[in-house]
This record gives sequence, C-alpha cells and structure tokens, in this order.
Amino acid sequence: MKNFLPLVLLLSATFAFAADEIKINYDEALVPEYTLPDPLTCNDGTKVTTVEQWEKVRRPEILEQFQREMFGRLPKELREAGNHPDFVTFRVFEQSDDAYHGKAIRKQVEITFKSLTTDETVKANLLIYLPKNAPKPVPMFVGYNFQGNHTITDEPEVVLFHTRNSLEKVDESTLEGKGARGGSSSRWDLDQILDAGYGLATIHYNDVAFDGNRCHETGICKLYGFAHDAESREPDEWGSITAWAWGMGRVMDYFETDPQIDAKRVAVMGHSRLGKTSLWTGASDSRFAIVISNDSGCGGAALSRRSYGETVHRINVSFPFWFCLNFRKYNEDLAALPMDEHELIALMAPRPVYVASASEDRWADPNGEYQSCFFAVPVYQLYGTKTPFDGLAAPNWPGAENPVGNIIGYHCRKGGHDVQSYDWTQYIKFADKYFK
Ligand code: GTR
Repeated sequence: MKNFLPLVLLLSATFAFAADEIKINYDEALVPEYTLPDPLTCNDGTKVTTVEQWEKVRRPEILEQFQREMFGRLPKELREAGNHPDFVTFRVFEQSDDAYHGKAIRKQVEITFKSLTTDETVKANLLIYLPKNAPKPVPMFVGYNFQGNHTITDEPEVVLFHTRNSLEKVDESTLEGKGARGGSSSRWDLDQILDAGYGLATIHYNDVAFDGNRCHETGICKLYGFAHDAESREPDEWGSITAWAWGMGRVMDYFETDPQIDAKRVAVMGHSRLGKTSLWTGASDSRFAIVISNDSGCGGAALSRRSYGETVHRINVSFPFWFCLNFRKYNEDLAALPMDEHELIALMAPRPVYVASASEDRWADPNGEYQSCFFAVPVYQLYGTKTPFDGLAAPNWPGAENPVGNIIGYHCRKGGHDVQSYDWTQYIKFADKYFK
C-alpha cells in the first residue's frame, strides 16, 4: 500500500498529460472565478482577531498546510535537530581583505553536511562579499545562484562548486554564457549592494540539493532523505525546494557565528525557482528579517487559483521533484487546495516582505504575484502595523515600474524573466527602510 498512492498520482499527473498538453491561459478575461481561503479564519471556522491567535493557532495551521500539501516535510531527524545541528560544520577556506577592486572582504566558507548514519558527507561552498569600509557587523542579502559561485564576479579565486556533488565533473573551460566565470554578474549587482553598505552571500543550489529527477543520487536529499527516487516518496515527503530552504537555514547558522555579519539584518532573496525557495525559507525560518521573491511565479508568489501562465498542473508535470507528491492532488482541482500563495506571503508577518515581477514574464503571472501581496494585508493589519500599505489598498495591479507598498513591497520591472540592477535598487531601498 505504501507505494500505491504515489504511483496513482504519478500515473494521473505524468502519463495522462505531457507538459505541452496542459492548457496555458494568458487572457485575464479567462481567469476562472475562485474563492481564496481566508488567512484569518481557522480550520474550525474561528475568526482570528488577535496576534496571539494568529501566532498560536492559525499561522501553524497554514504552515502545516504548505508543508503537507505543497513543499513537503523535512525528514524527522532534521526537524528535530533544529538550528545549529552538530552534523553541519563550517570552515572558512579562503579570505581576502582586499577583494573586488579593493571594495570588499571576500570569504569562502565550506559547509560540510555529515550523514547521521555513515561517514558520508556533502559539501557546499558559501561565497561572501562584505563592504570593506562599512561598520561591522553588516546587514546582508543572501540567495542561491543557479550556475555556480564563480558566475557572480570574474574573480579567479572563487571556487566553482563542489563537483563531487554534481552528477558530472565539470571542466571550467567548457562553461559558457551565464555559466562562465562572471557570466551571471548582471544578476548580482555587487557594486550597488556593497556601495549601499550591504554584504552579499551566495551558494550554488546544486551543491545542496540537485535540481533534477536524480536529486536522490546526490546532495542532502541523498544524505538525509530518500534512498529511493523522487517518485516513490511518501506523499508529504520533502521536495527539493524544502531541501534548499533547509540549506539556507544552515547559511543563517553560519551568519550567527560570524562577528562581521549582522544575522539579525539578513534579507533572503531568490529568483524564479529560487524565489519560491526564498519564500519557503522565510516562512519556515523566522530568523530571516526580510524576504524577497524575484519572479517566483507559480508555486511562489503567484496565486495558484488564477491559473494564469504556469499552472500547478504544469509545474508538477515539468518539475515533479520540486514539491511533494501531495501537491499533484490539486492539478485539476485547485478549489480543493486548502491554502493559496497569499497565505505564503502572510506567513512572513510581521516581517517586511517584497515581491517583484517583470512585465514580459507572463509565465510567472505578475498580476497574480501582486494579488498575493494584496490578500496578505489583513494579516499584517492584525499586527497594527503603523506602516501604510501605499498602493496595496486595492487589488488593482499597479503596472510596470511603479513600486508600491511598504512593509509588503511590490514592483514590476519592465522586461523579461531576470534579475537586473533595477530590481536591486528597489530591494536596497526597501531594506534601507528596515535595516538602517
Ligand atoms: C521555469 C519554471 C518556473 C520558474 C523557472 C526558473 O521553467 O516553469 O516555475 O521557476 O523555470 O526557475 O527559472
């Protein structure tokens, strides 16, 4: 019986529909009618009117729904180990106090994840740049990168990634485009970040958990999780987004030990699938003081029920290992989803949260990303926040290059699915309001 449910889910989700057979809607007029779950009504119908009720009853209910029905649960051992588990250790293996055109302190930290039962380890490299002349400890932006730490700047000292965790060994001379040394620097405006007095830390997401069907063969999913393939997980067993989110928590553990870093002023940021990850990180680990989602779309900031652009069905077929198997139950029955993405945003309350879209990134549903922010407002209001919700007073999408909001911030950059300097300008402005 144990493996029966996943098999049924698999058959209905994967074989019944190929990804390109799933209908994608880009017409606002064809967005279906839907009713969103109310973040302030408990599962038993009780209305939430106090912060205490929210924190003790309703917030845990919503967190549990996201864990059980969407992202999947951490393995028990990881849950029980809490923060600073003794099986994760850190070693600064490289440091320069005169890095990045003399502007920065650079550190590279090897994170070692030890198996709970064998001698096996998984290693990931954390790359850190701190503004040299800013008073310490400094506030930080932190986020995973897609292609390797060496893609952030062209500094030759930066170690690529732990090839032993990837499925194939990589020869640097074969890397090109965004994957070459410095190839993704346009996505990480390090000058702007350092000049504003912030540090930047990044880590290659495949070092922690491999982004592919074979995630069980490498990284922490293998080390702590499934000894089987992603398709035969328990229905609520973690997907790779939960693995990445837990890995980011370990980065925070490191920050808490580094006297040059102010762990109380850390903004976790991520783009696209890594934006879904930054939201889930912020929801599950409240040490992250600010949470930023860049173009995270379906399974991130965009309301699932709108089914505009990428849908739950499509994402579960294209990326069957990002979420838990339970999420597939809603492929064709979104009304049955006990939660929606406005409640993921609400899980950050009362911390500042920022959502960014891009005007041409219709796949990620910019309007749906804004709607999530708007429908999270009542939870922030519960905290009696004095910060006005400028521009978030109505569910009307504010349009491109018109940043709105305060404690919940939103902008839509002109252009495509990317992270650009314009986005960083808004993130820095937003962080300045709360961190400076
Ligand atoms: C797309 C996927 C999106 C988004 C994106 C990315 O193919 O459909 O959900 O996450 O990848 O991560 O780049």
